[in-house]
Amino acid sequence: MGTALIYDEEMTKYKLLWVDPVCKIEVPERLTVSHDALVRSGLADRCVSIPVREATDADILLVHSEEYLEAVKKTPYLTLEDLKEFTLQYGDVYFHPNIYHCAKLAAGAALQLVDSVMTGKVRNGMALVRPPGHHSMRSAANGFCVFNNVAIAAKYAKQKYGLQRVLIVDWDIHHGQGVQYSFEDDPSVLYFSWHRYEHQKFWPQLRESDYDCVGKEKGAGFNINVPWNKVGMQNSDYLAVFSHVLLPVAYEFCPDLVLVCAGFDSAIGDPEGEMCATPDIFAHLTHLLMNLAGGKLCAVLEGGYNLTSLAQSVCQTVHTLLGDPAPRPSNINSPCKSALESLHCTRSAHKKYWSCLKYAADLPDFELSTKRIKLAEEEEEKLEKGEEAITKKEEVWPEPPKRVAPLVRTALVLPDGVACPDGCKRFSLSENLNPLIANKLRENFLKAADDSDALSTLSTLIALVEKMVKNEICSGLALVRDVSMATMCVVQHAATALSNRVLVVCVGDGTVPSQITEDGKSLVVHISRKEPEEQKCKYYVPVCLKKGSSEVSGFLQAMFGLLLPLGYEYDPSLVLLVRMPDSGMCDSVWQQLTGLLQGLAQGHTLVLMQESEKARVDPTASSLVGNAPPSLGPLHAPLPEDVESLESLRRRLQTDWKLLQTTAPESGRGDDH
Ligand code: Q7Y
Ligand code: ZN
Repeated sequence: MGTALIYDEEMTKYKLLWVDPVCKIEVPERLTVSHDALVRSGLADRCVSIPVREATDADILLVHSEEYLEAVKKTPYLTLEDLKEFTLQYGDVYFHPNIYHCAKLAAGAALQLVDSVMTGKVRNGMALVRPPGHHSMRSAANGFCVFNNVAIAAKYAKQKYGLQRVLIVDWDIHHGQGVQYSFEDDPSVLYFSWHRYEHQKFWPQLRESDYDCVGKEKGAGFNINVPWNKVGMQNSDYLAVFSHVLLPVAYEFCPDLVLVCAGFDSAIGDPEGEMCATPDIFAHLTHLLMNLAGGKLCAVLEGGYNLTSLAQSVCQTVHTLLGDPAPRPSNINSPCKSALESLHCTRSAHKKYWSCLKYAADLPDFELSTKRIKLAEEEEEKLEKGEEAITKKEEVWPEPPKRVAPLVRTALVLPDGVACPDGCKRFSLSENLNPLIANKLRENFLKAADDSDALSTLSTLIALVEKMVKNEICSGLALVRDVSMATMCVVQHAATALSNRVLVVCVGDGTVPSQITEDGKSLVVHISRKEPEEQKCKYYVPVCLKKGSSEVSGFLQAMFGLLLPLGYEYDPSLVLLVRMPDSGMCDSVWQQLTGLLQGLAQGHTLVLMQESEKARVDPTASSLVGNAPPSLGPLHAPLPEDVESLESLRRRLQTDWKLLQTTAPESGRGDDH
């Protein structure tokens, strides 16, 4: 199952024909540099190339009015003067004799992508298109957009394939108001958008882009806006919003298909967005969405005006769609105060619609939105005094490191008689173990019995870890006789001998390795039924769920609200996922967990399971090689006592782990960029 790439040079064949400082950034080179970068990096060759087609009138009419379509149809025949005139009735957009043709191809490209994914020809894909779509409305072009490519694709997917739920994630830096208007009262399409807002001072300056616009009538709760009220948002701000808003809600919604309004003006260097998230963040945003909807994800280009940043971001996205492990996340620090305020606002506005947000913190009595008015007043004063025109600084950032996928994706250490799943490699000790290590193993772990069988398993594990650390093998899975002992052995070796940072995630009620240290070489998160004793060390996090991991909603809450942000902030070089015997966890949740953790440590995840769990080998290996698990189905509310204990744990830990924050710290503290 591959990745589709949809592109046609024809969409570079229109441009601005007159002087307009607003529109001059929307240039044909946006597509050529993106496509060239994919070709030069060898990514284009690895994709399934799908031809574009023209969207038909019927396709376009799924979203737009007949009058509007007829008007746009005439633009190829207008004189330059008449084109200018025609353009004037809309905002921040330009027409060209060939733009109608390109707009039909752009929408058609999105539909070709939906068809390729829905028919199973490919798993996922990306369409590189111009003009973008998310600002165009039923009867209006707007913000460089003529037809609403993604909105049309969502309606088309629902109609042609009978889908019940479509998720649209708009990570462009502008609010896709056209998409919002198309689905405002429709609960079958969940629209999420973050956007530069600055308390309504930033284009398109709409009241309805704010966090409290949640959708209408039956669609209430199915429109999620996260307004950025400051520029300079960074990777941590984006990850915090994914962890604490988008992902929990998206999993509760349980889409049949994910569409991404993939604009890259939200990346560093963009003259419109003025944000500071680096191109590698899109590897993570993509990865985090790839386990929804059975992996059916269609990314359609929207904005992105810094050609360097745009091309790098497109490559990061396509790399991830192809299944290559994401690079270690860069620049992870505390989300800024303004981002946390936005997060807080959006969560509280949606708490009555989503059970995963049911216990989100309320807003303080003074409504934060009144800031909008206050700021507007301040601005007027400023203008009067002539305090404006601060020159923008040129952003510089390092090129994302080359992403080299190890030769072996997944290696398995299995007892004789257990078959190795397709696409994986059985791993055994090729040479004799270094006698020093063998002695140490004997001394530390096998004092009681002279167990040569155990010694050989442990030494094989050590050899596997060494190859993972050297990036010769990406991920691993081992069936062992004693998971606790194997865990201790691996942690000690990886953290001490190889001086790595190991994130240990234990699921189930067994004993967790005891040598927890305060030096930060390992971080242990233990999810079990056991009520934890008071824990002081920030590197040991006991998570208690009443029904353990068998209760899906509570587990997901822990996964997104705690584990994911902890993992990103800790930034391990190796993830050790330990399944204790009798964890009671169903395969699909286990696969989600395995998939999610692979966004960390460059995909270096080693899974340890007890020998008796042979039946778990195939589903686990499937996740490790990058397959998306089947959907979990719409979720019900987690147990209130679980939510309460998770929330109190989160609150306690947030002083040590800043990515756990869901509200801004009291004024006076917290660093702002
Ligand atoms: C549309 C766009 C689509 C602020 C000027 C505001 C707005 C231009 C429309 C942008 N410096 N300009 O990028 S993704
Ligand atoms: Zn944009």
